Amino acid sequence: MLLINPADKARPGFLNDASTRFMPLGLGIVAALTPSNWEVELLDESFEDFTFKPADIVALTCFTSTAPRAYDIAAIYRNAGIHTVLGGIHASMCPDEAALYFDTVVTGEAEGAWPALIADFDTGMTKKLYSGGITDIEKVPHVRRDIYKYPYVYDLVQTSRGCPAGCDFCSVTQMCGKTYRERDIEDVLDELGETTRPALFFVDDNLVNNKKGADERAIRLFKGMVKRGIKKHWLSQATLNFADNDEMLYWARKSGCILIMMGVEAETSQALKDVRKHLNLKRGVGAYKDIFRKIHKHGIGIMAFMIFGMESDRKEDLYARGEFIRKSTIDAYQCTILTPLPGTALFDRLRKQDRIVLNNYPSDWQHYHFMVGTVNTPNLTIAELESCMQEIWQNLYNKEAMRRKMFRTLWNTGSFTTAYWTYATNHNYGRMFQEEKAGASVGGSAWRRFMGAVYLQFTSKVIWLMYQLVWARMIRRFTAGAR
Ligand code: B12
Ligand code: SF4
Repeated sequence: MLLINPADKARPGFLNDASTRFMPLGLGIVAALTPSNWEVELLDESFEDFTFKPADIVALTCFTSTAPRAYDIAAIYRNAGIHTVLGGIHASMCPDEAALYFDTVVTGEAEGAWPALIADFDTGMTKKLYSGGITDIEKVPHVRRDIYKYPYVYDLVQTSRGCPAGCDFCSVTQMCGKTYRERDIEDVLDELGETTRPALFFVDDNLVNNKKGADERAIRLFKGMVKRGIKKHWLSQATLNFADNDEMLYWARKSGCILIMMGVEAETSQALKDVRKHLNLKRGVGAYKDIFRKIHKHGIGIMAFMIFGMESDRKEDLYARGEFIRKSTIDAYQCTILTPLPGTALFDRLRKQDRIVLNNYPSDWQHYHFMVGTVNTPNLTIAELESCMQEIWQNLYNKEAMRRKMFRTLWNTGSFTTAYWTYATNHNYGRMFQEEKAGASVGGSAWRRFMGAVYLQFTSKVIWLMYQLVWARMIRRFTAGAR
């Protein structure tokens, strides 16, 4: 059995840096569900160029943005008479389309479909469509990690699935269901004991969810990590309530939390209303500052997901959002363009209004990586939106701006590790959004450019030192352990 994680090399995005090439966790679950008489191999295009490898069955996962690449790979195997299967988020949201390119399509979670599919394959009776639905969380197996033969820096672990929030632009509620399904903490700790990489990414959509008792569950997890000596640098995703419990924040940091990614999305109520981000509206944009301060107090950095190109956004609103990010105490920032993902309320509404410009599917899916415009908004054409974004990205991801942020993070968190990680995160995003222009300095008067150059020269040494102390040392320890 060959498992393939397709990658679009035309716009490398997260592939730009080895530390942001992540293991495809869904395929590790598929491998875990496969009977032991099968020999299973993974081909991850994020690390390895595609070469044809013979197999009895080939199974792929994909994002919407990598669906065209998945379809190309499927064609190669179908021509060779090898059975192809597609599962994952895009297959679940667009099964009819996927069925045109694959022999079999699996929607929903693999746990509810894969064992039946393999049994049918063994008897030569494989069906066109399997529906995995939403799995009983106790039936989620440990990920089979021996298939990950590539040098991923992070181990990915999932402690819960589902989100009731149903934000307009997000497919998680549709894909993973409306209730938080939480894994047993002891089981998660056992799985953490099987991880081998230097860093950890809890891929939950909300590690400390909004259910009663979620913070106590999190404390049990973090204390358990400390007790079992699973002390790795980790990051995860959460909503604004992450700041609410001081004791939880203490144990998060003690167990290795460096960075928490938050859907801040925007700094005005109108923009939040546009994307139905009720969780943030309930708190109010005025609450952000205090929330960030509480998290910083524990040495944890904030990486904000920010969205540009909302319905009500005018040019001045985009620039104001950029300025908010620059001046705020947010440490790292992912600044993406609002993109209608299939299966979301946003997609359905814009489709009905005939407003999606890049709609030549499946080929246009390759542009759904959040770095280009796909829709004309009431106030901005795609060209205007993209041209503003180039300027905003340049303002936020030039070396000077990123370094100033880094020193501010150091000041606010008192942690060299957090400061360096947030700097590296911004650096990676800068490369992603700007590719060839990344890291370039800002313009301005001759004096301004001269002072900028002096600042960069001085801070380059500091960055080098922090890299050696924080990142290189961690990787060296890991590779020494691996030998
Ligand atoms: C971690 C994560 C990332 C990570 C790592 C990605 C990776 N390599 O896995 C990073 C940060 C890189 C990332 C990036 C992006 N992400 Co992301 N990410 C996630 C997140 C939070 C968790 C994914 C995960 O590991 N889940 C756990 C595993 C076990 O679940 P799973 O992969 O879905 O697999 C299950 C089923 O889908 C199914 N399955 C999956 N594959 C297969 C294959 C077969 C054969 C079968 C039978 C079944 C099957 O069975 C599995 C077990 O039940 C999801 C949200 C979510 N809750 O899923 C968003 C999500 C996948 N991301 C999303 C998006 C949009 C992006 C970006 C485009 C946006 C961005 N922020 O820049 C980029 C795209 C990167 C790219 N390569 O193009 C969307 C995808 C929507 C879509 N239609 O494509 C999601 C759903 C979030 C959302 N807002 O809606 N992401
Ligand atoms: S954006 Fe976050 S809070 Fe909103 S539905 Fe998606 S996962 Fe839930």
